[in-house]
Amino acid sequence: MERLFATERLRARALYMFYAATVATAICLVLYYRVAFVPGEAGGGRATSWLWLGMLAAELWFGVCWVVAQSVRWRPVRRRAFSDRLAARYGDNLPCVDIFVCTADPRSEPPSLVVCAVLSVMAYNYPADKLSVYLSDDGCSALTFYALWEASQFAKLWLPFCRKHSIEPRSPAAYFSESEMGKLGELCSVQEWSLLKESYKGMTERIDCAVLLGMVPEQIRAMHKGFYEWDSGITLQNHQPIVQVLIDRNNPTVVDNEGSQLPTLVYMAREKRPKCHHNFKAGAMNALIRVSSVISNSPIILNVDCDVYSNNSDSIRDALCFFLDEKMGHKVGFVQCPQNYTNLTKNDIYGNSLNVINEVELCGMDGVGGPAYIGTGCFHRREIISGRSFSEDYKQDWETGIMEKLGEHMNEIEEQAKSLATCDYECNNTQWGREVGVKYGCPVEDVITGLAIQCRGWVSVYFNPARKAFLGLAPTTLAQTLLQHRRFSEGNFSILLSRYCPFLFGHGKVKLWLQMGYCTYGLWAPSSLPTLYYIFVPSVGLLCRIPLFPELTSPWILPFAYLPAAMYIYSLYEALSCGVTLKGWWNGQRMWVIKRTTSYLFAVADTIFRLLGLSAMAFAITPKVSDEDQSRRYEQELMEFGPSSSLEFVIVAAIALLSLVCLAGGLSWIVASGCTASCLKFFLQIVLCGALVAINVPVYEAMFIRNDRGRMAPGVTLTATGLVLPACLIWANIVL
Ligand SMILES: *[C@@H]1O[C@H](CO)[C@@H](O)[C@H](O)[C@H]1NC(C)=O
Ligand SMILES: CC(=O)N[C@H]1CO[C@H](CO)[C@@H](O)[C@@H]1O
Repeated sequence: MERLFATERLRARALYMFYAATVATAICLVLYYRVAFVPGEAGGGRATSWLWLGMLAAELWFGVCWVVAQSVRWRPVRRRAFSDRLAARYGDNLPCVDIFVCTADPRSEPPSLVVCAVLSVMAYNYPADKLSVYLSDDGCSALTFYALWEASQFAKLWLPFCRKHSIEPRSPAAYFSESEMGKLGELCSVQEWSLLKESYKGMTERIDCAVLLGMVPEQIRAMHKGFYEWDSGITLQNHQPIVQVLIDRNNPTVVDNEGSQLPTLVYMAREKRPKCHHNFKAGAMNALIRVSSVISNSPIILNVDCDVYSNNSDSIRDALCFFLDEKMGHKVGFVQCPQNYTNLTKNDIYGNSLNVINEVELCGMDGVGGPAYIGTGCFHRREIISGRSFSEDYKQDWETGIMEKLGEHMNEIEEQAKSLATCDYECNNTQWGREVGVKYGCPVEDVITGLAIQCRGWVSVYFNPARKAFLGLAPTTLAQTLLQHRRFSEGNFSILLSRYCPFLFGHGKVKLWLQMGYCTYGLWAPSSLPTLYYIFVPSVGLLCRIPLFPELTSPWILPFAYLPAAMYIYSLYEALSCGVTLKGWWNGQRMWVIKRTTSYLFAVADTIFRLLGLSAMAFAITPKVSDEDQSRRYEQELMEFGPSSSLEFVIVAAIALLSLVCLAGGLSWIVASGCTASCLKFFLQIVLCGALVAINVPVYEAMFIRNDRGRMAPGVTLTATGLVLPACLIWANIVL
């Protein structure tokens, strides 16, 4: 029988392996040189030897990171799904699918954005009687519920329109911002299109207006019994469980404007009590798994974040090709699609595009056992995410899923569902979060959940078609970006230190390559320390006349020069081949330095504090809103430093200034001392320091040239100047 999906190994690997071998050799030579030529008493005294050994430690660390990163570059694969074969074999006789959308805070995730995500997944090209959409609202906001109610009404217009004209994408916001009236003339009557657009705009305005006023209009509150849940003065941290079925797909009286069935739509806000820890998104996911089990109980679960919309209405069918494949399907635990962003600017000023991770690293993990579960855009099997272990004779019963009419029993079922969304499951030491469902106790709970699934014997599949399945919103300011990376890197680092450390937890269960693959992200945070060392010490060494690299005339310069050259050329090639622009790559290098010296450093500190019990785990949501002024600068690709004066920015500014002072100071004494000999000795330090200065040009601009509101706050510039004052004094002392 023809397979439903194909797996292709990427070719041209021999070239890569040759490159990797040369880099590995160069790393060994560098380390050998460091060990063999520690400067003795003659070469500058004890202090210099210690600095030298520090360089050795940093280089050793980078070497280890490079080796670990090879795991996700060694055997990349690509997958193709044949949904035409699926259609030929199964027609519409497909399994039921539950879609979970999670939102947490109506202020940073505006309800009008959330409903577009919901509408886009309701509009999948999939039988409506097999689709159920659940929104988990951890903000327990009447406004979000109201927005969802509006969406349930608008869906009656939107879904038939999508179906009739096969439009894409099916998020109304994305659709109406992309499509021109003219282009649509052929598809449908202009009148129909404008009517729908008006009605969409009306809905958005009503929602935004309610959000602005902070209350749901009185006349609307009578329209659905669900609004009474908010009558008793409930608060965010203290409220009863709420489950409201807004659309019941099996109720024959609820149909769209053309008389067709609509997918089930459910709102859920799980119970919160002050004394009971709610376990963030993992807790919400687990509550959704339980609640959906009494409403639809579909065998397949798709979960997406609320800022993401579906850009391809056939994605469910594509994903099912992996689960339903006769030969391999029974091994597949989950199908992960990449996270892509719609709102990146051309040169991606904050290096947010995950292109290299999406196009290279996840493909690499797929080749050695399967990609990590990244928490959004992922299709799971209900049984497997709930904790089932692999067995060779496993056969899914695709007929599961509750199909009978909920109608008469709707109240009973809602009550039952509420009892499944209580705090009891979080506080009473149940197996949820441990053996069952999404794991608790880690800021990136998704990753350990995916790893645990792989350790139970399942494989996962990475599905990355050219036309992206899900598009989300990237952070649009520097502060948001740094916050997001602080959370990512902290989460992945704490996995490394926890009992889920891939080498221990995965030992004997998944391949060593895959264990290493999981570690690549865990090593981000601790890399901040050697990076800071490498930024700080050679620059200051240049200023203080301490040579730390071989002379230009020594043969040992070769590995030292080859390594950065080869690695940067390769990284440039990798970036360009993933669709990043040259300038985008350069911006990425700047962000690489900034992230490592701030986000990752703070992530290390956070992790240590947490391990020492000095602070609890926090889960910061990256806001999806920014003011107009900021948006404009984002579109002009100006880095946003103002107006807050966070410690992060002080570090960024201080490092930029320090590099500048060291370069100027170093060059001035070299020129003064007649150049040649010292020039040769300090060549690599000049290059390193010069590169840092070059990369930091936008930071200098933000400090000294720009005067818009996004410039570096004067307080930050001043503090940073104060911090580099000692370096200036050294310079003055040496020159005078
Ligand atoms: C989103 O879908 C459209 C088709 O509607 C396609 O042209 C576009 O390339 C997709 N976007 C991405 C980022 O793949
Ligand atoms: C280029 C682009 O589309 N930018 C948008 C990304 O999303 C933010 C937040 O929604 C908008 O403010 C930007 O204009």
